[in-house]
Amino acid sequence: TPIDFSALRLQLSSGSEKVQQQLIQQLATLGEPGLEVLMDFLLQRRDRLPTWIDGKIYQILHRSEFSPAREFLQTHFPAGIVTLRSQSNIDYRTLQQLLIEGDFQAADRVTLQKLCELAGSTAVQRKWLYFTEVERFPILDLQTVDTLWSVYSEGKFSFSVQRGLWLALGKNWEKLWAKIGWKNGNTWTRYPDGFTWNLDAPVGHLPLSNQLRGNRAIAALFSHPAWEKREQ
Ligand code: UYC
Repeated sequence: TPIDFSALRLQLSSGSEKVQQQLIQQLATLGEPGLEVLMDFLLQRRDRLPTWIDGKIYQILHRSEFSPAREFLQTHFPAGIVTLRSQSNIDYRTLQQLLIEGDFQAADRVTLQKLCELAGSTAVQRKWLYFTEVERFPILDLQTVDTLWSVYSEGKFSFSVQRGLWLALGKNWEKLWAKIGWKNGNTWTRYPDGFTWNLDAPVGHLPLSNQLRGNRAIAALFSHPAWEKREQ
């Protein structure tokens, strides 16, 4: 029996995120008409804030060999699905590209690099952050970085996801490290090979922040006003 694409299209617009996720995977395997439905859906949603549903579709179209899909992305979303807003003129395009490709390890390195750029030239040379620098980060930039991670990781990876877990665990660091796979019993996870650089990782596993110099920087990050009034 022929596949009813208009029914799939309708279910995609009206379904829950769970249903949408399943339909997206299904449509991705149905050839060109499936990809056409995904393109239409992405375009319909373009005036809303992007979620990981948009990120998933973007990644599927980006990976496909169907050249109209790639041309479509080039025309409507040349830099990706997330608008790269920065209060400090930081260029997040490489970060977006790495996340689109699912190269989470490289994206993690670039994230630290970008946060150092945000902190200023002394932090760029130092290659790590003081908590006082984290406190002064502009809201917009943290939200951009956070949205990038979330949108291209099915909502699994981001600072705000880590922060949500931390709050749910009563701000207990040890419980957080265990939960996000940074510590196993008394053993810290070894950088980089101990970490899981794909979506099989626990929720909140990425992005990393080195705790070698204590947890004041990550504490400052989780206390940042960026997570309170969310506009992006
Ligand atoms: N590393 O263990 N980490 C490094 C993590 C710690 C250490 C980088 C995360 C604990 C050393 C990143 C965890 C620890 C270096 C991370 C972790 C430790 C290093 C590269 C689980 C020992 C060499 C970027 C909490 C007990 C560099 C960077 C240096 C690097 C991340 C050791 C991303 C999440 C407490 C010796 N570790 N790191 O920041 O600074 O250098 O000497 O967190």
